[in-house]
Amino acid sequence: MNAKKAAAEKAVEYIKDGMVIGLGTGSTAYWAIMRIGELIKDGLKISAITSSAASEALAIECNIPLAPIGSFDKLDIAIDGADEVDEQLNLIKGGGGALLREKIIASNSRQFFVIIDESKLKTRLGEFPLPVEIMPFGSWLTVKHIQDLGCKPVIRRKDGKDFITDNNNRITDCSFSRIDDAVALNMQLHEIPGVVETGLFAKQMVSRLFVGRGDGTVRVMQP
Ligand code: A5P
Repeated sequence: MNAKKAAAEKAVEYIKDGMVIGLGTGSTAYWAIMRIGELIKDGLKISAITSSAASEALAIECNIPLAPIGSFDKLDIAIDGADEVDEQLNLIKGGGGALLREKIIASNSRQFFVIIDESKLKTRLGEFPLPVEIMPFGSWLTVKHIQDLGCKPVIRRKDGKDFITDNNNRITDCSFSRIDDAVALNMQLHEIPGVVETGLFAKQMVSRLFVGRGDGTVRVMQP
């Protein structure tokens, strides 16, 4: 059994008729979107808000009714993957480059469900380079200030060009090796002009963590 699929399908079990659901991005969120599509075929009535152009395209393929982000005060549940999760349920996200919209959706949801396979669970964050979304204007200067915080930042490239986010920004992937205080680092990064958002999801944003294992079982953790 695919561990990502198992985690995603367990999280989707909490979705009920009438809810507004935030759809994440990536190879784990893919399984949640596919499962929601199946349930819609069987009569589930929800609407959804997507965190990226890729998730929007998949949701449309699955006939999931979409709504604009401004049409609700709060979403009921946001479901999304993560690149790393520590023991306090702090996250690194943004491996797929959708961190800004993902954070807006997660912060405006009553419940934020994170779905991962067990390889993403770590004692502390930092092995995975932290994605930081930055403005294209002055990006090299922004990167220099980020580097001063003690990391090795690399502007993300794709197909021989700078990677461009859905918001027309750039991503810099920052190797910190270890992140001891995710809340403090997130604040320090936000103080740098040119930083739009960071992939650090700290301050107990997570309501439930679903950890899929290779045998198809899922461990559900709460803060
Ligand atoms: C997308 O920008 C990311 O935040 C993803 O949620 C994260 O990278 C996890 O992706 P996978 O589920 O593909 O590992």
